[in-house]
Amino acid sequence: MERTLVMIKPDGVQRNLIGKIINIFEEKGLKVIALKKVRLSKEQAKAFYIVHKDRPFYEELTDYMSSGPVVAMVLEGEDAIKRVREIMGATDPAEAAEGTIRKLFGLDKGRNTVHGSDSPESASKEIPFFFSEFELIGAE
Ligand code: IDP
Ligand code: MG
Repeated sequence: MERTLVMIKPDGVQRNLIGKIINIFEEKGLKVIALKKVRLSKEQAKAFYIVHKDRPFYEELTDYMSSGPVVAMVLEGEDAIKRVREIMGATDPAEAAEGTIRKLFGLDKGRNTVHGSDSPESASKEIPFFFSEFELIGAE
């Protein structure tokens, strides 16, 4: 069993896509073991995306991610990190495969509707960014 951090980004929350997106993950057998809606400050967005601090899109990305509420969740399942990345699709919605969340709902490379941890190392930092151990309620 593996755990990964997923965020529904401001464009997804604003367009009332929370339920549809969670449904896609649940239908694929992933379990929601923690869930919350939060509004990130600019500083929190910069801390979350600190690995991208030298990328040209860092300011734009962190402005965007602090522009409205997001929904953060921890999903659990076999091979959850890789499977979530596959279900989300490529970063640029224009390049995302048919049926992926970013293909279905993404607006552009920045406003691509969902985030998912890209590795076990990222997940182990991103999960505690939002959730304490007692908020993670695993499957019985
Ligand atoms: P990922 O989310 O698919 O892992 P990353 O390359 O890690 O993609 O980039 C993190 C986030 O930064 C993307 O999901 C997207 O929101 C934003 N981003 C990436 N590249 C660009 C860009 O060229 N312009 C604007 N935003 C970008
Ligand atoms: Mg990434």
